[in-house]
Amino acid sequence: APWAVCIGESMAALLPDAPGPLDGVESFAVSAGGAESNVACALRALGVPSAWVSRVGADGFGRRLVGEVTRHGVDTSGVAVDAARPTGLYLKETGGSARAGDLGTGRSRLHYYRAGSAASAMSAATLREPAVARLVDGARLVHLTGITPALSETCLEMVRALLEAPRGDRLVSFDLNWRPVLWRDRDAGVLREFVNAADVALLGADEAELAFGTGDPAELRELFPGPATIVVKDAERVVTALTADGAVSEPALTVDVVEPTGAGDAFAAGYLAGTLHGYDQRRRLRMGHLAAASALVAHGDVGELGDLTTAELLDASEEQWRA
Ligand code: KDG
Repeated sequence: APWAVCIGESMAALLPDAPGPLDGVESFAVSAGGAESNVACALRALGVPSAWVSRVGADGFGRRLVGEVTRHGVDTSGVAVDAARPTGLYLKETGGSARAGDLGTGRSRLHYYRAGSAASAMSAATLREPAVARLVDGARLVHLTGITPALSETCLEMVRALLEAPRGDRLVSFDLNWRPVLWRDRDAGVLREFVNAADVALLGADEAELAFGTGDPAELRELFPGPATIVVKDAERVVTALTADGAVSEPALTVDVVEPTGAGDAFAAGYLAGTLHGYDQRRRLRMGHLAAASALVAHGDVGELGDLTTAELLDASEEQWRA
């Protein structure tokens, strides 16, 4: 059975063939993207059996999404097809008129076409579907993000149900993934409750600053006493894990960034893989940085971690961390 179950919407992603404002783009390459399936794929590449739970439309994009994620070795038995609603879609704008510093996506700007999508109709009832219940019940970790509650009231209820259900030894991780454009007039205040109810909260310092008024690790620890572990990512520089034992920080690897989308998801996967493998905080953070680096130097959302085992990745990186 999969150790880790990642729940949330993925979409067809249209990536322009050249940087610049969308007005001038001639053609797009089609791929798949979505924070939670990115994490599922990266977890699998790091040796963690994973599953992705979502919904897609009965359309070519939906089949493509399921096909791509399945090809990464991820269990997609919990992905249902909703014939009445379409698969979501996003376009990426890079450089040109894309605003600098758009959160979670570096210099890229995402344009969503996902209102009323198949996945946005997920609800607390989705968790009672046999295929989904089987995955969640058997999992050691359920991974959620702040994108899902932004999609619809029913998706918000699903996230709340997952965070409120008794979970025994099962961990729930929650990556803030602040997407203000998806919240629009809805109140994002519920994110405080969700972050606090998780076991592992992953927060970008910049997005936490915008969502909660501070990106400072110590202040975030005070604001969120709930999670056993809070991981604060100061994207370009250092990541700090705060636990009952105190704070551990690790600097990021230096790489030439090709395309930043998906790096946060890869970091989450690396950190969570290290957690599930029982590594200490320092190694968990290093695995996060390694996975993020592989996404930063790749064009799509999911970096190719190739066939390197976790141990090989860590060994290969010792030099750089010693330097
Ligand atoms: O983290 C990458 C995601 O932002 C991208 O894959 C699209 O899931 C996505 C979203 O909702 O922003």
